[in-house]
Amino acid sequence: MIDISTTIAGVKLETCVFNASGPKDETLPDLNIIAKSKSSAVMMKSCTVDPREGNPHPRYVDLQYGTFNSMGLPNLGYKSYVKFSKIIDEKYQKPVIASICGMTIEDNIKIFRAFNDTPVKFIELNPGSPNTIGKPIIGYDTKAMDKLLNAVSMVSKKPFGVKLPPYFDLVHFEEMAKVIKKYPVKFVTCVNAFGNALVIDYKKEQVLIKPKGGLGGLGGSYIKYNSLANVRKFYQLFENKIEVIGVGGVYTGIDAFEYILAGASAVQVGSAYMQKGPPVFKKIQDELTKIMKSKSYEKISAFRGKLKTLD
Ligand code: RRO
Repeated sequence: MIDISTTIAGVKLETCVFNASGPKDETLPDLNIIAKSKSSAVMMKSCTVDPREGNPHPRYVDLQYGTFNSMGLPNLGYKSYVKFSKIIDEKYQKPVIASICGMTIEDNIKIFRAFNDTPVKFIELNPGSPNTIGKPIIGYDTKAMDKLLNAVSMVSKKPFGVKLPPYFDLVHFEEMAKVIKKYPVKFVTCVNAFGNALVIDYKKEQVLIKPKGGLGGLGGSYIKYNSLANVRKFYQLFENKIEVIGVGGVYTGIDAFEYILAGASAVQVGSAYMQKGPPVFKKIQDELTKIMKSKSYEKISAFRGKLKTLD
């Protein structure tokens, strides 16, 4: 019997494959669909204090090997997700996860406090969104991250982790890991969409999305190799004390296998869920199980992080 279960922030998940925050997880009907699928948890859309309509349309496009978005954090406001978490938990007994993306430290404190009295199993703090017009990506500012993590650590009664933007310089991994290690952060999720990409329709000689003159976040297979490197670096820097969740171009069991080999304790499915819908979770899980069987691995800890190098 091949076991693809995992534990994140002390919470047992039946499989190591669940939905990423963002795609189709904004409304209660969206969350019901995820709860009924084989996703091993129900991750909700990042929320703010007040409801937001998000950026002007068009703000999302499917690409051949991924997705391109500048949604601008459309969400129903944290009070709705507090309610939804109770409804979903009662109905499905599947772990519900909140994603919090407050606009200020005070907002984040308020939202974390509100989720203390809910059945959410853990929280993913999102300081890495590239699409909030006029707001910097906090995950690129170590001092701001230090302040934010300090503030939420003081109020959260739930275990929490942080969804990070991608880093490309080894020094940045070390600086961010140093800040994160100061706080009771249980996991990091690598990575959010790559910010401010530009996708062009050459026939029309035009951009594809309206916000920011056409700049938006790139996801899917385009970002997989850098995302794998982010998982690998944080896995090494955290030495098994903080778990790493991989996200970015997980379409197949091979993708999931590679993330786990790099050090991930779980993978999230974003672009592939957007494009293929609920059956994608079972497909990835079945393919991962098959690969493990062919390699005689009975559980993911048998190969997690055990990527071989050439030296
Ligand atoms: O809503 C968005 O535009 C968005 C968010 Br909050 C995020 O974290 N990542 C992303 O690609 N889009």
